[in-house]
Amino acid sequence: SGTSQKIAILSVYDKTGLLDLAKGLVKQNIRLLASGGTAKLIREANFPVEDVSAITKAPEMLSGRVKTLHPAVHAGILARDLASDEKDLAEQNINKVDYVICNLYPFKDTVAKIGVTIPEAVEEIDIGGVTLIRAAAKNHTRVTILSDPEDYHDFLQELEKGEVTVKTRQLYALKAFTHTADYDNAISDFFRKKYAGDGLQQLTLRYGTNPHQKPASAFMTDRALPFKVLSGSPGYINLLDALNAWPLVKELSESLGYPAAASFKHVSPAGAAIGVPLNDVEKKVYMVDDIEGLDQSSLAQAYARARGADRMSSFGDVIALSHEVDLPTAKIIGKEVSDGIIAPGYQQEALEILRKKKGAKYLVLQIDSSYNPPPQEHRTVYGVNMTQHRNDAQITPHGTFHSIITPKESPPLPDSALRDLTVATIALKFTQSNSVCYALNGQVIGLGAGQQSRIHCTRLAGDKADNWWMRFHSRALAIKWKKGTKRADKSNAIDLLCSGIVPASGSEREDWERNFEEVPEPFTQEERKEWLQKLSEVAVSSDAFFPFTDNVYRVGRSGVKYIAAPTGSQNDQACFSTAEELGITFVEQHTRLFHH
Ligand code: 93A
Repeated sequence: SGTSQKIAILSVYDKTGLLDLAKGLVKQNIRLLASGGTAKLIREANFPVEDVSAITKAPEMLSGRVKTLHPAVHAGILARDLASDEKDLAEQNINKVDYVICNLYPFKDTVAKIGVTIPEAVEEIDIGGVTLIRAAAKNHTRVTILSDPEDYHDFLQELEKGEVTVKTRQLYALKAFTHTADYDNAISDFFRKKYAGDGLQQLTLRYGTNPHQKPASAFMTDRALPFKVLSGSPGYINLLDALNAWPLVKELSESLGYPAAASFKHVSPAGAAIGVPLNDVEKKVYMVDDIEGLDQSSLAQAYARARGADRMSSFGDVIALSHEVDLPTAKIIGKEVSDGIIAPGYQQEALEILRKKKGAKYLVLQIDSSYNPPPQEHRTVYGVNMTQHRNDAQITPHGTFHSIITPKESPPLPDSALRDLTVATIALKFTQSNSVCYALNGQVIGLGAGQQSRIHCTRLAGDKADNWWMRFHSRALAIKWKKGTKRADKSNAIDLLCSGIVPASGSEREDWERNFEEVPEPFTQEERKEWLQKLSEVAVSSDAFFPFTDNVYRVGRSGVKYIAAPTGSQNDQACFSTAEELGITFVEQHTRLFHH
């Protein structure tokens, strides 16, 4: 008799809507089979229902660990409308199952409870239910899987009209697999925290972007974290900085064959550089003239340049270094206010200096330099998942800057220009957009980040480059500091002087004057103009095209000789001819480099 009667298997933890559903199924003359608790509830409501054991001929076992796990159940669900499947079923006397209604043990709720033990959590790992859901979802061309009580109502309406449509079964199958995937994620998340150990596959962070954003963590699902915490305890922004700064220096070093350094603040570089040797004036301006062994360490020189680009912005930086950190580099860092560092290794004496910083709270991360991130990256914003291919476009001096647009009969670019355009462009690749970068001598000298308008960014970066250059003026070099003036106070005082914004009087002026043994005269307009005219050979890169000629005019006022930028603006031609008129070489850089 029963061969033509449809069969539903019901096994639900969340019994919401169950009786209405049972009523609807019975009305359609569907045979109900249910696991223990589910069957009991339906029976008490006086609807006809049998225990699953009616078809398995086996009792529920192991205190419920085995309830529905049986060939009579799963062959009934998985069988197709194929002669060979029909034959197998007939031989075993098994009937096809048409509907599966199942939702799972509340694993998430259980582990959210304070003080839950591992055995308590493990007991809430649903095996049979997941198997029911997956089997039914796999065979959705024939079977309907209901894994969400919210769907019961619409399902019954369709059923009353005749049959559940293919489209509905597909959507229920999608929901079912999403549900089991989410369920397994919750389990692996719990085990990762309990078994993988903090710092191996996951790291509990002090807090998120702000102190009230708790909890916060960083984790890998498929492998160990690619870095070790050697000292300190990272915050969320520290990691954002470190994980942007590291690929920057790695690429810079690989591209130009020098050790490289970056100094990050708020997920943009304040400076970045390769280890071009420093002359005596540079050593003085970058406050490293007293560092022993500096001339022997290109890495130390790279960091001196990265930190020296914009000393104001680098206050409290996160540092990335391309090579093992040596003593001279650590000695510079030892003197600066900084928040943390990421590097592939540390010499013992260097590590000792770093560990002592900030009352032993200085963050020291060791990156696995062989680590290669997967090509696809994911994030969620406002609960929405987004995914994209990682920006793995390679910037190299000879691969990237060959399309010279102006001047028309240009000789090849000198190596120094290729080097500086490479530095500027790689820096932009890891800078919040819009971004524009001025570079010289293998280092950033002015970088504008996160501006909504390109010209504001070009001006900001250009003003930084001007300020950087004013620090090389003989009168800035001749400053006589009062004894005991701190490095950061010196940098602030120099910044006011070099930006030309020292107040004429008042308490800000008095505070400023207190730094000096002999108070320097502010620069006159003529002095500034005369000195800024001496800045030359500067390379500038832009993360996207220049929309208007104002940008070209502005860079021209800060000694720029080379521009690399993507094209595609309505004003391309006007920008090219403005560059030509100003004697600037314009190179097309084919890859847009927005970064967020
Ligand atoms: O322990 S189980 O993984 N073993 C099973 O064979 C099994 N079959 C269904 N848990 C199993 N279930 C789950 O039991 C279902 O996913 C559902 O959450 C729950 C329903 O149990 P009851 O009908 O006894 O209330």
